Amino acid sequence: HWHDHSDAFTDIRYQKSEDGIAKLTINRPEVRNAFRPKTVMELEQALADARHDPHIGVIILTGEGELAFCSGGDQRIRGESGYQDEQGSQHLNVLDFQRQIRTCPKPVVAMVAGYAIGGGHVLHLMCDLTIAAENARFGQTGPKVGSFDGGYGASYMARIVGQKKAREIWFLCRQYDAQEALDMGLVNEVVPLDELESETIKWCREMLQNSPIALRCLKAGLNADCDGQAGLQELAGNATMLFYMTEEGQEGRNAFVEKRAPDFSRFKRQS
Ligand code: 2NE
Repeated sequence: HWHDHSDAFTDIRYQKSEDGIAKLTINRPEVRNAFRPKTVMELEQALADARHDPHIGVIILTGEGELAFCSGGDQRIRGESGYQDEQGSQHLNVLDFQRQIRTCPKPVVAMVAGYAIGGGHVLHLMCDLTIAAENARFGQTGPKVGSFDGGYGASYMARIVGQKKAREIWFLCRQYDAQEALDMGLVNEVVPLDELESETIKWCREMLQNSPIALRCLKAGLNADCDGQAGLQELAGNATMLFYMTEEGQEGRNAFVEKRAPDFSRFKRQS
């Protein structure tokens, strides 16, 4: 039941369902779905589309095949200061995509089969929920391959699994199976591989039954606890949106457009 919207893309597949789900699939299975700058740019474009499409309520992020969700940055094209694009410029643009997932007002669900490793592990961390197949494996490799993510990859991970466990994950670079990930609160549910997509869609459909404004305000509220002024901006943006939806907010606009003084006298001062 997926409609394909992948025409403009080479590194990802982008699909939408009739009932309001968008699915972004990293499609580089030959490198365990490692990303290059182009992959990230395409993910950014698809996520922006899903965010702004009024028919879409929930977004799934996944990887092609059963072997990997994502294995992080493509080490073959890592240069001296970032990951090289086809023109030779170097990027760490996955950090922009992390923030885009974070600030997307619609829930983003990671659907993980196989490896979620390195920068790929941080991408699943950034998603609001993670549904894992029994073959999923999680971990960071930074200190082994000469890299690290001290941003959300460290601080938000510690919010999820606690400081001791986060230090273990980063300092030792071990891999954890799906059950271990569930036990430490890294994922929401573990299911047999052949039920991964149906279970993920079930979770998405449950969210689609609920109030979109309640979900977006809750996401902003949960983000605000960790995100400082950027988190407050997101939360306050929702307050502004809700205020624009009131007659009191609209009176100010109307008065300006009609070139008259605003009359707020009919609006109660709420206690
Ligand atoms: C993912 C993992 C554990 C899979 O192991 P396995 O045994 O299932 O597969 P294998 O044979 O290692 O990989 C299959 C093919 O994919 C390539 C491999 O080189 C191999 O290629 P061929 O030998 O068939 O030609 N491949 C896998 N991951 C790749 C990658 N990331 N870049 C380029 N090619 C890759 C195992 O493959 C693994 O450990 N992969 C490396 C994970 C890793 O270290 N990722 C980078 C972390 S740093 C990062 O992502 C990052 C950051 O720290 C900060 C900012 C931005 C990014």
